[in-house]
Amino acid sequence: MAIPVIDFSKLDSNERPETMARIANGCEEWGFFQLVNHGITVELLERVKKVVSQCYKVEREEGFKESVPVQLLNEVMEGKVGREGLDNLDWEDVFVLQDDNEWPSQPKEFKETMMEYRRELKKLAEKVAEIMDENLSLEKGYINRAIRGGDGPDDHPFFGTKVSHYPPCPRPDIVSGLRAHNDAGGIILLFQDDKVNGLQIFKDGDWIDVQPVANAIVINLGDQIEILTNGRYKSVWHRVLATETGNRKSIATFYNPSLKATIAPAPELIEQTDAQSYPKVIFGDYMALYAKQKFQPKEPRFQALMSM
Ligand SMILES: O=C(O)CCC(=O)C(=O)O
Ligand SMILES: [Fe+2]
Repeated sequence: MAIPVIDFSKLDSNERPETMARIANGCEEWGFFQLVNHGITVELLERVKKVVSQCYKVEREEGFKESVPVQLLNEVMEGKVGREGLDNLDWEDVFVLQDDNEWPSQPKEFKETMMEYRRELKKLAEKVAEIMDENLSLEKGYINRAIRGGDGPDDHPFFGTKVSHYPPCPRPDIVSGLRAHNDAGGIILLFQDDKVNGLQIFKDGDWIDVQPVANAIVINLGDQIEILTNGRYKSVWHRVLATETGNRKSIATFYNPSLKATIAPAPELIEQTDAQSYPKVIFGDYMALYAKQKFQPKEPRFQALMSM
């Protein structure tokens, strides 16, 4: 069993109906699917890989050697402390790019390349949202508007790009790359390493690899899309395994609701199921709760918010 791989360019061909149906199936049955021929050029993706790898080498690799996970694992291996602490850590180097935070300064092409990449990914996220509108028979623009929190000049998505590396780990049997979790937000667009495996989703009782596909963008759905679709689309439990060799890189771009956006099941989708099974939330409030519960299952989180 493998995550669906969908040729996005076929939306502009006579295979549009099948392609729409495959995307609907990816959203309903998987919560994860891979897009190829998505319109982001290979030339840009190659530049992104290059600047991200160079940035890691120049600005981050040395620091990781002094990081908490490395120190703690050393202490465990030297027998100074027990293994319990390892359950609460991720063997991951990470930084986040947003329009208004500080970015790495090296290599010198980093900023320009990543700004271009983020512009392209935002357009792709908006397109994917419109495809979902159509598949759900929602008015065109419904999901994008919900994510921006309105149509006003100050209504914007919360748009971030998380750049991660999972350096070689001497004990992947007892340490996670990134512990299992659901994503809190909207639509996540992941450009993952084309060689080093590690990302897995939990489906029907088994962990399944998100197989590397060169130049694909992996799409997955966060808790807010599950809420907005009243459960028709799923936010799926996933994790990253640590590996003994290879330094996996991944660039996850979050097209999340504005912190002030109210997310609730779309009325049309409640009518179809006859009952509202999800809470209405302000995304900023949801994030405050999620920050304390990221590595816990989503259901109790939804339940707790239903009763508020
Ligand atoms: O690194 C990856 O492939 C996935 C990262 C992830 O799941 C996350 O940042 O939420
Ligand atoms: Fe995630």
